[in-house]
Amino acid sequence: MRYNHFTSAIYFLFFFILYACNSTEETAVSNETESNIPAAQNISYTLIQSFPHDTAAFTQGLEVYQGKLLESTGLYGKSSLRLIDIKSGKPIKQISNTKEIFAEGITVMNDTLYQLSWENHLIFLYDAKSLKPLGSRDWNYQGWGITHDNKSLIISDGTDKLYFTDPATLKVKNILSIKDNMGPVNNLNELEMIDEFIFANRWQYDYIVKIDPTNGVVIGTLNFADFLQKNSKADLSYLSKNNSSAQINGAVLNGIAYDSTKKSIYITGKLWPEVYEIKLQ
Ligand SMILES: [Ca+2]
Repeated sequence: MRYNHFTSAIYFLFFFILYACNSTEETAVSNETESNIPAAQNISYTLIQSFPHDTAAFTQGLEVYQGKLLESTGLYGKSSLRLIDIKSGKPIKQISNTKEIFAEGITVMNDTLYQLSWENHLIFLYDAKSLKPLGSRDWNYQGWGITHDNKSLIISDGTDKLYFTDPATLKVKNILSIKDNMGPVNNLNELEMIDEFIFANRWQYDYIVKIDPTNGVVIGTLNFADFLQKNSKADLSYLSKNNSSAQINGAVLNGIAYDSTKKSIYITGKLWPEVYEIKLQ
């Protein structure tokens, strides 16, 4: 018995050491990967001008299409798809989603407009020129933001993952994990492809990240801390006076649209009174 106890103790010690070595090795590899990532650089930008934005628009998606803005707004019973005149901020066309749909990001690829929904597991398709609905397709994940690289739709679901998706079948081809020198970068929300890089809002963070699509590394950030307070011409007291929790807590930076011909980026936030045109320095 004494021998058996001793043998058991030796086996236990052996497997404990083996486990400890493996754990240490995994941790070391993980740390080494993150430590190889340089800290993201601050990206400077210039504010060019601002345009009116509907303060009832809970912005979930923003994209430039043929010199106009396309916007998707969320919340149950208030979700919509809008084609907007940039200068006036007025909708040229507006389509309401049905009340059980919480609409999210939008993008146009090959004149088909894709509109995500949050937890409805549906992607809505439209003819981009007429905004005529073309039905819906199933989607396995939550829908937050969407853009494309001319080959794949690129979709976020509020995690640190981006789903590279076939636009014809809506099958996921590749999943990219986004990270910086501190580890995974989660809460990825509205997206925009800008000159071969993916720019993303992070939900409830007042900065935009620039992502290298070849490896998922965040290489830069655009800081928008207190941006609305510093630059808005509007009385912002409505954002704290209304009793709606969406208005008190939800009016966050969200919405990036790129006009490649002007090299202008339009940014806004949920319920913000303005859309801002900026240029990268
Ligand atoms: Ca966008």
